[in-house]
Amino acid sequence: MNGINFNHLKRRNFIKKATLSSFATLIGSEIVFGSKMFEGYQPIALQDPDPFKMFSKNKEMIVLNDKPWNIEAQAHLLDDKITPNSAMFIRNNGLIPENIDVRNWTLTIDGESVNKEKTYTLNELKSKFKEYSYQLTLECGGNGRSEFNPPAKGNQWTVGAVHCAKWTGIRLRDVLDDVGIKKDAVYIGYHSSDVHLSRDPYKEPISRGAPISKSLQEETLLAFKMNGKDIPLVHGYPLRLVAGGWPASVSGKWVNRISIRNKIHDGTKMTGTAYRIPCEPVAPGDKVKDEDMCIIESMPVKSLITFPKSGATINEGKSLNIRGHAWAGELVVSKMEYSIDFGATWNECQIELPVNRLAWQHFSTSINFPKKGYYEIWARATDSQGTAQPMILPGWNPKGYLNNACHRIAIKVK
Ligand SMILES: Nc1nc2c(c(=O)[nH]1)N[C@H]1C(S)=C(S)[C@@H](COP(=O)(O)O)O[C@H]1N2
Ligand SMILES: [Mo]
Repeated sequence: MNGINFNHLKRRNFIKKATLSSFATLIGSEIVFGSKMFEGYQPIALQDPDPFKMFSKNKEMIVLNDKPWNIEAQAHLLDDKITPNSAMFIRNNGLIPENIDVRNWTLTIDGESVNKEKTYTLNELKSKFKEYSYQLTLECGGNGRSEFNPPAKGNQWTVGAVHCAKWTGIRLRDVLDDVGIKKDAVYIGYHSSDVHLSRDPYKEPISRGAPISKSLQEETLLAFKMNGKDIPLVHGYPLRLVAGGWPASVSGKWVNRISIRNKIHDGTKMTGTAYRIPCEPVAPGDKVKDEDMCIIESMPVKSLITFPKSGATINEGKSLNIRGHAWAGELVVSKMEYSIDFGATWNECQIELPVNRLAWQHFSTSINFPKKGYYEIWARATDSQGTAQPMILPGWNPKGYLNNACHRIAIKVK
């Protein structure tokens, strides 16, 4: 044109206030001249974010993905009876919401099956309804996916996508009672404030739910506390749906709307193959039609040896105390066994009752080894209906869900 370069004018688009304050939150201090930063500029402090610091996680947690953030525990990090934040796995389908304004946070209950939609502020929810606390087991439906062959796409979880924290909040059923739901209600669907990876505001990263019967259970909470404190941002602050014993994807984080549906909720990741397994078993690698895939409900029986850490060495003649947790979806674990001879023989462990329904149970035992050498300890839980964990990988399915094979650790006796 006339020789003037207009490129420098772009520099006038200083960074948006909203982005700036979220940068500041992540960095943990005010960016003093932040308003002078150029659009699209990445502060150095954020170029190589330290997820362990950012999310207050143990340094031995394993990062599977950073866009979005997906981080899992290792078995020995899950030794506590109540999982601390530092060992809780993180599963995000989208981007963590930025700039949460708690004072203006609301929850709307709407959908075909409410008489009249209703909106509550966080304070109304906290003051109007009675508070309950439950320890609840949340396991990602894809926990154990890394073992499937042919491999299944998605986060390659090994054993660490499970936690059992203590959640405090109000019962969803009390809120639904207050709103008034119609007789034709069959499902609830949650909506949240996280952001789709594409940043398209019309797309939801995930919007799942549960049948009305699960939603009305005593232990199904709208939680605002975890382990006695505000829920950490990455785990759903300031309001989270928690439905123990079902795939953790049902437990919507950052929930701001719950729709009461007169049909099975059809939100993002409710349909197609997401969080579904073949209704009938299939051969490894088979293609399965969408209509032959069924929604995962209660999770299967499973257990984890959390002490000692795999690879431990003990001296000959010493007995070894082992411990861990076992859980069984909606059921209880009624028997816990271990084997040191690759499943040829089994011995019983002590297993405690759950502190409340849908909480994991603790097992322990003392083991004597016949002589020096290499051993593996296998653990096997059996649920109250008599179903035991399989020793090896159970039914292959296209998305790699529900691997509840026995957990095992290595031990050397010197
Ligand atoms: N809003 C929202 N809720 C969500 C998710 C998500 O991406 N967004 N992920 C779900 C999935 S798949 C799992 S396994 C759990 C993980 O919970 P956590 O990150 O607190 O461990 O949250 C569920 N709730
Ligand atoms: Mo999940």
